[in-house]
Amino acid sequence: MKSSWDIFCKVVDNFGDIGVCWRLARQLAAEHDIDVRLWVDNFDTFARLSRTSDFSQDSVRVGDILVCHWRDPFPEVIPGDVVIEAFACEIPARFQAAMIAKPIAPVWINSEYLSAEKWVAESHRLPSPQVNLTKHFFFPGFVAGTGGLLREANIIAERDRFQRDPLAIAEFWRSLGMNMPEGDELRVSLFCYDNPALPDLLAQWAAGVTPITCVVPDGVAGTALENFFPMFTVGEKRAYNLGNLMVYVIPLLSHERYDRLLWACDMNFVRGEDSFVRGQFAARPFVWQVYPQKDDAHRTKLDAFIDLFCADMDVATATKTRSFWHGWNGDALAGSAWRDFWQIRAAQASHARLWSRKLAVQTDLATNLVKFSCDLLKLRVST
Ligand code: TRH
Repeated sequence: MKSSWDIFCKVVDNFGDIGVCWRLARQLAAEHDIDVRLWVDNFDTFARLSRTSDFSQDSVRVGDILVCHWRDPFPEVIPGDVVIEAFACEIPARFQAAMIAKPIAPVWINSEYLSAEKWVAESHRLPSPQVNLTKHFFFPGFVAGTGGLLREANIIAERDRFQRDPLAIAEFWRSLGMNMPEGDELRVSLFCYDNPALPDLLAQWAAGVTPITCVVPDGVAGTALENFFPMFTVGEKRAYNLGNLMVYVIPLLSHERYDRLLWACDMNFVRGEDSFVRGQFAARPFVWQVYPQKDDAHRTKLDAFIDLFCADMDVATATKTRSFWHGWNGDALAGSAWRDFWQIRAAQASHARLWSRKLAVQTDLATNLVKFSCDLLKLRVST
């Protein structure tokens, strides 16, 4: 019999919470033949991300997934075999009571934030006893002993096919309304938070000798772009030009098309959690802006990843990478940081390919979740 899972998602802000849950839900359904019910408290954000428009009902089927509006009072429903509480979002009391009432209690997993910090492997899979039930922590991660990363089974092969096919790439740019010239210009995608380092970087790009085309999703860095290009708007604020820099503002893309954007660019600026992972599987140089947290907690997270990512680099490449990433994450970019970073582009490119290959041999997060919950369920059935 098909296994049934409930995934609970609270949209705290932006697109990352639902982005991760939506990707996980689809992978569980497509690759593990699981009936997935996704509970989300913010249909508007889900609609923008998934490009679904019909939300007249409290639930809607999107592809294989039943997407339900999580609101108060919570309806009376029978929980599935596995319940995922994404990012410690605290599932409703009524649903918890229904879990306890089931003859075989569902496996309850708190699927946590991604981090490269060392404690992650120690905390992964730890039980957390609750009243009449046990919840387990599940930590995604980059190394053995963690839950791994979200990665669809065919994504690496698809990426390789796409990156080897100039016609597919040209067609992709055309589909965005951009005719990319042939030549040695640099193509960059830029997905970041409000970033004080951005104007400095734009200035360096505009004044540089290499022509740069930068693609920015709508709603990202809008004010910074307008302030930087007050007189240089081309068309309806969809494109900006100064010196050797051309910036295009494009609509938010579907997950599939956003992947293609990352694959088509020579360098990607990514942020948060999900685009950060996709940037790594694009096998192209990337720069990460970590989600800013109070008390600078994000800096520990940033450094833990930099340490891991740079571990196999030569010293010069590692130093320049670290310094550019720090500048991008709030230390303010020194005037020379981009030039230094640009100098090591060949080393960055080969490292990005190696890094992606290294990650791709690990078992992915969805498969690890399935294995873990199957083992627990088997144990419960047999006792
Ligand atoms: O949107 P993010 O900043 O997400 C988050 C949130 O801030 C969240 O609260 C925090 O917990 C988490 O980061 C760590 O960045 P992220 O994680 O990259 O999510 C963006 C999602 O949007 C991701 O699923 C990719 C998707 N996306 C598209 O589908 N199309 C696009 O064009 C773009 C730019 C992104």
